[in-house]
Amino acid sequence: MISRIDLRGDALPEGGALRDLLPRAEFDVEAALEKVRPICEDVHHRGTAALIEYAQKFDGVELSQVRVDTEAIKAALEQLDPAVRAALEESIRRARIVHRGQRRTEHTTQVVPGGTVTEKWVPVERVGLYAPGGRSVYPSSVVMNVVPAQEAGVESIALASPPQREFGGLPHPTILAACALLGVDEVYAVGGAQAVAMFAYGTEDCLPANMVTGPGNIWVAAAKRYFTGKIGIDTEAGPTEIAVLADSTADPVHVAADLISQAEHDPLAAAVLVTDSAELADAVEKELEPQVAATKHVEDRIKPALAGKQSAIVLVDSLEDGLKVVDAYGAEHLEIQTADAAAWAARVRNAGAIFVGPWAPVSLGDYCAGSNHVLPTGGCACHSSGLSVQSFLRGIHIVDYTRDALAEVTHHVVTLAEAEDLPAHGAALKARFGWKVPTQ
Ligand code: HSO
Ligand code: ZN
Repeated sequence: MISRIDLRGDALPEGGALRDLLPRAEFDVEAALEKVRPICEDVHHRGTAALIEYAQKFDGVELSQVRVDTEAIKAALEQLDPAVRAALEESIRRARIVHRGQRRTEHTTQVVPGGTVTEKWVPVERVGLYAPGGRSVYPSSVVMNVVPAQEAGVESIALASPPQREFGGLPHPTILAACALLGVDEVYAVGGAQAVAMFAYGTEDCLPANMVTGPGNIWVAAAKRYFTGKIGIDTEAGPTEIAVLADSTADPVHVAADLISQAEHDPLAAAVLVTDSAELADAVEKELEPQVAATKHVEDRIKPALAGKQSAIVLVDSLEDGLKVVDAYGAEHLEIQTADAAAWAARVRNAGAIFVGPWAPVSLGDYCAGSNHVLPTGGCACHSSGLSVQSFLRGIHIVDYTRDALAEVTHHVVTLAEAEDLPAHGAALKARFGWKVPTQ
């Protein structure tokens, strides 16, 4: 059901070479870009009319409007199962606690007497959030996108989610109910690349957004790439990944359950166990069989995900080597199930989020840890972070110098400007001092 990669024996290769030995799903966003470009441009030129046509073509629904009435959003909350409502409320409450703590305060540094630089944090004005439909109807992802944006102070938040045929062309009711719980009342029944284009360009119904975040399929990822540089985006979400670094103290039942939990998302989802214990590897492999057989989504997602080339059990000589492997891999989610798990976790450099010890499974983080579940995939954890309050803020430097403070440094500025053959840069300072460089 799951392949093995045996890295025992020889010394591990370094950096990129080690990464090449590790499994990863192919997620060719570049190829999807070709198909997405004309859709985005069509939305640019024809606005809502194009969105209504795409709803018919891709979602099989006839819409007369794409904006969802606030009544429909309220009704979805009224009809929500009370247990789901309570769970979502708890998820929101915990996420708010964590994200509120991420707020940064303005900071002023005195560089020299009379010369200060202040960094102030300003929220993005308007954000468009995407919530997938189809196979992945995740109200939890609405929480994970909306909460950091709200805690950052974003004033205008709109959400798009695909229209669903069985719900009369509205987005899925649990998505609408989550919006109602979060106080988001600007919702559009628009899916895929066209939703990203709607936010990027704006239409007659929807004002353009400065930023688009949220998970989505390959078309959404391709549309985000198309608009990179024009609007802000979070990282392109690829298929979900879990890596588990475990030793002989790990419980194979837990490890198998956690690998399956993320394999459940997608046939391209990745489940990777890295261990120095051949016994644990055998026990986990044995445990996968009955657990997979006992769950849902077996044939369409879990089996192909575990059997796919993106998933594996990686055997290493030591946990030190295991650490190198998980760092090279840079998993979206990394569980540490070893003795002294916190100490190993502290040494990890590359992961979207780290789950420490036996009582912090990834599923906790997906819903109710308070942490964010929108995390970098595909190795992007080596350079990017998950969604946070910070994602929605811009740090602006405010430079404030007195005449004396400027005079004191003018000769250096003039020298550097001349070294770069930009004398007018230096002149901008000299102009303030009778066209001379003030003496020290
Ligand atoms: N594990 C997914 C998020 C999710 N899980 C939503 C359940 N619902 C990607 O981090
Ligand atoms: Zn999940």
